[in-house]
Amino acid sequence: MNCPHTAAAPADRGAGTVVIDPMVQDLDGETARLRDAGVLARIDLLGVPAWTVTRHAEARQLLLDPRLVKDIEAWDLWRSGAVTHAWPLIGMIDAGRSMFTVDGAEHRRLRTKTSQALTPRRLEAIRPEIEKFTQELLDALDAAQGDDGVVDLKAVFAQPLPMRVVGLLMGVDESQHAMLTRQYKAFFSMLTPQDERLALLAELDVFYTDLVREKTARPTDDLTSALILAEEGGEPLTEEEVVGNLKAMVAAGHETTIGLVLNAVRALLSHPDQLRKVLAGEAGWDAVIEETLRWDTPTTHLLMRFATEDITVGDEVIRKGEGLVVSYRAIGRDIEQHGADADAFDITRPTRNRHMTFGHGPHICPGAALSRVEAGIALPALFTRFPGLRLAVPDEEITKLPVMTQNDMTAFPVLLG
Ligand code: STR
Repeated sequence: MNCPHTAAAPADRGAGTVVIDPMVQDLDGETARLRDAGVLARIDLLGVPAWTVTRHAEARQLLLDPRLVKDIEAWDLWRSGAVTHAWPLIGMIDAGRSMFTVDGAEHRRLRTKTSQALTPRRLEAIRPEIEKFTQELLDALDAAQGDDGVVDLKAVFAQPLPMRVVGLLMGVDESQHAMLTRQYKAFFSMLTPQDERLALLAELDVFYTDLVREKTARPTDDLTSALILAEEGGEPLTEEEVVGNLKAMVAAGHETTIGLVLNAVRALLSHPDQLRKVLAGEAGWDAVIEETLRWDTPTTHLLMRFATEDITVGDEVIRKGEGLVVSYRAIGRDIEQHGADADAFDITRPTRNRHMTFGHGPHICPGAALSRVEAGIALPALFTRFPGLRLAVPDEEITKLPVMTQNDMTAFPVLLG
């Protein structure tokens, strides 16, 4: 695929540039190449140049640096017109006003209610519902087995579960879940023509705006309604801000937890000694979840922040107006943080909790606790119900979707045993 969206010719981009493969044919190889390219590496995203940070310590520092902002207007390539809506990744950055795209005091204003609704204590209230969804989807798995006994764990279990949970939380009716799943799949896929992607984003905007208007007229007991209602004496969020937050929550809540659950199952099935330990109670499911988050991060690359001043990182300088990506998958494999065996999956690893997969600083994932609750229910329930669960194809045959920012499997065919 050749998509020269900027004037920069390949020769101008320097020998050290890692070209991110839109088809995701060799994710482990690319992660290793990024790590080898340095603390701060130059990358090419479909013809658009950016920096990426590949190490834990430096990413931690940069994620606290107020000189880096989410506002796309701080990006030289955007302001000059070199990057436009024709670029397939623009929807990852130009996603409307929300807690995902704003910084500073305004960011706190946009985010507070959401983070308060997602504390471990508040989440206990919906645990029984997550357990119920899980049991229903385990029944669905049983029922979906083909004549050969094969069933796609992604389509039937890992994908619908987070959608139901985020739907419950945000007040999105179940009748819309299939539509949303289809739209986000097309949004993230690099095979979707850009005019179709822009059209589906516009459709989603209409859908979410209608939902917010409906909840404004008839508030219910969900986070969307809570976002609409003004705090006592406080400034209410605008309709655009509520829509932006709702979009961000549904997209993030749906997409990332699929990866967490599937990557954990895959890691356990390909490391049977560790699965045995967990099933024997010698290691906890929390250890599986944290090590999976470190080793096989659901988010590969997070787009994007922009430098409002020159920022020096080691020998390199991010110039004012340049873009920075955070390469979470490479960061999880940082040898300085996790040791020389960082590429090995090991649930007994002492640093398994010291990963940065949910980010750091003001934008740290507000849904972190929710995803841990979901995976903490789904994984033991799955292996308890189907102790003989195994892959229906050799592990090498599992492929990734053509998605540049997320770590997404095409399918995960299993035999329930
Ligand atoms: C998708 C498109 C959209 O309408 C809104 C958003 C904002 C939140 C983003 C989301 C995006 C893409 C996936 C993200 C999510 C926040 C967390 C999630 C980046 C751009 C991660 O993968 C970490």
